[in-house]
Amino acid sequence: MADLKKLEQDLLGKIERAASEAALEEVRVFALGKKGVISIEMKSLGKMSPDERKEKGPILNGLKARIGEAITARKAVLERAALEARLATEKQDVTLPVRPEPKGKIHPITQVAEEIAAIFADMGFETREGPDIEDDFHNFTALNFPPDHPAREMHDTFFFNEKENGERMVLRTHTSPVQIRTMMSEKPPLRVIIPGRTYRCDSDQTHTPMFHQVEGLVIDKQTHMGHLRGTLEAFIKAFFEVDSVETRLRPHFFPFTEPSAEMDVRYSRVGNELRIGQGDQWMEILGCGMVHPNVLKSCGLDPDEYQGFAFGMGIDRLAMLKYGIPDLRDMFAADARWLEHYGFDANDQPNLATGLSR
Ligand code: 2NL
Repeated sequence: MADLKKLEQDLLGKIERAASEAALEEVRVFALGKKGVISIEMKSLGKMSPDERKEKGPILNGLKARIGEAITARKAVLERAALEARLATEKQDVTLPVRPEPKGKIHPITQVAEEIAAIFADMGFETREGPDIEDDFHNFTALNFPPDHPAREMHDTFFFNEKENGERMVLRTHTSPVQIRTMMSEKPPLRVIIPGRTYRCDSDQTHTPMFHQVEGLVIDKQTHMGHLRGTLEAFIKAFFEVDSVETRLRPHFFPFTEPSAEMDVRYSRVGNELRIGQGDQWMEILGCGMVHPNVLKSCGLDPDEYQGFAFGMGIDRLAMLKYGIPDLRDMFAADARWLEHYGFDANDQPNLATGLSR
């Protein structure tokens, strides 16, 4: 049997000098592997007399255990060092600013909807949303459309197949059903705007089957058409970012308002550019009116106690006007180059303090 004391010193030295986990594994195989130096010594026990075996057995087992422990300890040290080295090189500076060029753009329709919400929020309006799939009551009946009024067909409504109870759901033709839901579930005074998708079976140069509307509603005890006009003029000034506008209210008809009007704004065309606010021409911007007493009644409000105004406008056309977008249908073509050109920076949230459209 070899000099076990010297063998142990040797192996402990090798273990201590192993500089990597791979090098340590080599030492382990050299000492404790199937053909390792200690394993060979162990095998020699078989050829010894019982007395000799009794003496050498425990010595060899002790050696094997001490070498095993030394390897385990060294392995822990090497693992820890490897982790420290990784942590040192993979450091992230979390105080670095956000990259200045975000990927992707905000669609002009989203931008304009958010601008409109910011302007009205400044005047105390909250935003409400509701379902795109509506029932007949919320989309028509509560809005004072008589049961067989041609407007229901005139509106080119998308109908779903009849349900078992005979009811036909619709894709909402305007966002007004959300105002109905708001009046039925909240107590006046109300100041809300409702932006959202709307649908009509109509498709040509200036109409897409899906389009976007924003409607507004104010319900209180004394609200009158002066408030309507002042609110909408303030909105138009803020939206087109001009100091003054001249508007006119032209009598119109909607089933859900009485009186009803369309609001026109003065504008002029200078070369290729539209100047909104002043000029010798009139442009229709929105529809509006005083909420019809029948609509208030449908929502459980007493028309002798409450009154209010409502308005609606097309977001898509406002976006085209403000940002000089020539073709409506490009808006929905999902063309990445178009969006790169007309889109907005995701880090610039529209707000009245830093400007609506930077
Ligand atoms: C337009 C006209 C308008 C409304 C929408 C409304 C909603 C309720 C009650 C009364 Cl719940 N009115 N909405 C009123 C007037 C006009 O939209 O030309 N939109 C594009």
